[in-house]
Amino acid sequence: MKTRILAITTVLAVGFSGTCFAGSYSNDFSSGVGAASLRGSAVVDSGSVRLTPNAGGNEGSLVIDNLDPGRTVQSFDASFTLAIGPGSTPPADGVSFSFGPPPGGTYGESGAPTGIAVVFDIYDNGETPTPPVIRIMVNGTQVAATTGTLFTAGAFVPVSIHVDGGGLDLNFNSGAIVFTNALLPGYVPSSQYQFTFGARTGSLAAEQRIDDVAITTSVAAPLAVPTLAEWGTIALAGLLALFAAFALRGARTGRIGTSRRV
Ligand SMILES: [Ca+2]
Ligand SMILES: [Ca+2]
Repeated sequence: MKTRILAITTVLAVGFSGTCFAGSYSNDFSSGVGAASLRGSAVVDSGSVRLTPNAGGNEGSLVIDNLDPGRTVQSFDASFTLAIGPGSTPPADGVSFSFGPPPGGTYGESGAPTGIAVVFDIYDNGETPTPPVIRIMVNGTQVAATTGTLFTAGAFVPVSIHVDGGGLDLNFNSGAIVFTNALLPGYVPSSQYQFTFGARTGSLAAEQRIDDVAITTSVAAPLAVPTLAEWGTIALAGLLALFAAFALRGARTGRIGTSRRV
């Protein structure tokens, strides 16, 4: 007498995902710009990116590819070195670091018009406070500013920037200019935002370079933890699957027992 064993396996897969995905860009420009593009007067030269030469009428940008396509950056850390000079007297015009939609074409020290722009403004166009000044812009509006010496005579000085829900921290030239938790009213990051640098010269000029760029982002992944109601549905589905398995086995065993022998 044959015995059939019916095995029903129910697999309940429940996914948990609290991981923070991080994008990153790191380059010492010893061999090109990697996942980024140069615009205008910007070139890789002597192991760094020369955004503008020490000549008037130039504008150059470095646009880094979207580090987290389709995801919204919750926080980021950016560091780089910045060299301004040699230049005219006074030098002009400055450098920007932005996190926003890259403007079309080239752009300079004003940065991206939407999102965050950190403006290293070295020339007085009537701004308040009077340059040289580091200005924090959100959607084109100044939200914080601190004056100080930005001309470095060609020496690279370190810059670090951190942005999270508490605001923006910045350290320029080993503490020469510092921002701590500068509030960013109106800042709403978008999955379309990219990290970019820009610089410009006008009738006056300065050589303006960046090097050793390192950026990392944190992006909150959507949580897939079941709700209490979903846990109830999962438990009910499991019980029904077990009940169906026993019922089916019972029906098959009964049919075998009453079958005629030949
Ligand atoms: Ca370098
Ligand atoms: Ca200016």
